[in-house]
Amino acid sequence: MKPEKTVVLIKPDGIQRGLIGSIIHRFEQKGLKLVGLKMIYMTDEILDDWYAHHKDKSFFTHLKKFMQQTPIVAMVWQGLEAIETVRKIAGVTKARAAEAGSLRGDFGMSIQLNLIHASDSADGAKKEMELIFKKSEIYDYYSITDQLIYSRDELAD
Ligand code: FUP
Repeated sequence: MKPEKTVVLIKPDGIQRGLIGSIIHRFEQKGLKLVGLKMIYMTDEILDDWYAHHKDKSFFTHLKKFMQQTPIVAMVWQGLEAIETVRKIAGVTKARAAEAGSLRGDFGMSIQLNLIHASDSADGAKKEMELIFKKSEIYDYYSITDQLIYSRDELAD
């Protein structure tokens, strides 16, 4: 099975509330591999493309302003079926309705201030990686723990 890559952003509410460490810790504990990490400021240009599917919604202007309140932490996490796994750890969009145990379920109450963004598909992840990361900023490295986290047959191509 081939591992997937997925993009996670820690949004300005997560930065302000001092939750960067807790959020990263959850993905590490799960067994996902961190292959890209940086802090960036989300420009108008990136956000218009990132949230293009919401551009006609009433909350779009607020959403853009919110995403520019502080720099954000952008990450790429890798693992088998990582896209779906990370969405599950994130919880549903409306944080106050999110399952206890998910990041939004444990730490948030809002729809917009819902701590993190997580890619929702393989195409979405590819697009988001290209918008934020240079190829050289995504690392392919051997992790000794892969053998403790996955079975031999899962790791075989
Ligand atoms: P998600 O994939 O969970 O981030 O959810 P969406 O793509 O539906 O939402 C993208 C962003 O729009 C999130 F930051 C939440 C925000 N949003 C609002 O601010 N108001 C809404 O009514 C719906 C979404």
